[in-house]
Amino acid sequence: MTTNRTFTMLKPDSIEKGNIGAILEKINAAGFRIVAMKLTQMTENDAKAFYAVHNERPFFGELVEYMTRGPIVAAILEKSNAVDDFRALIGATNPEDAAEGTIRKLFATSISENAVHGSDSDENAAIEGAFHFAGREMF
Ligand code: RTP
Ligand code: MG
Repeated sequence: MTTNRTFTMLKPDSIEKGNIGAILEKINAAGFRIVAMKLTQMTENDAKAFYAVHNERPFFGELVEYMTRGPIVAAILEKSNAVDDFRALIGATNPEDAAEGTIRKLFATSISENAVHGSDSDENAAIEGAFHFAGREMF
């Protein structure tokens, strides 16, 4: 299995609820190495660009408002099979459908406010990581 990278954001609800430490503990326990990490806040333009793939969806406006309302923790993570293993760790988009023990089951509020983001492909992981971090911020 080759080592590769994924990109994550702890979304504004996770920061508001004081869940940064608990979520990072789950990520650490699952064997991900932190390549890059920071507290940051997305502008409206940032969120519209980051989630451009969803711009025709009915929830797009709500998504942009949610993702820009406060700081996030952005991070690049490394592990064997990182993208798929991280998606498994966070669970289904809707926490009601997420498996027991997953980050969304434990920490998400709803399908809209679901605690964490995880890249859906190696290609998007690279694009999303480069969106938030310069090369000299990756270790
Ligand atoms: P993400 O990209 O954030 O890791 O989430 P995902 O792949 O599980 O879900 P995706 O379909 O990419 O949707 C992106 C984010 O939009 C919000 N959403 N709201 N109200 C709704 O029906 C709805 N559906 C999606 C969620 O914040 C979701 O994570
Ligand atoms: Mg997605």
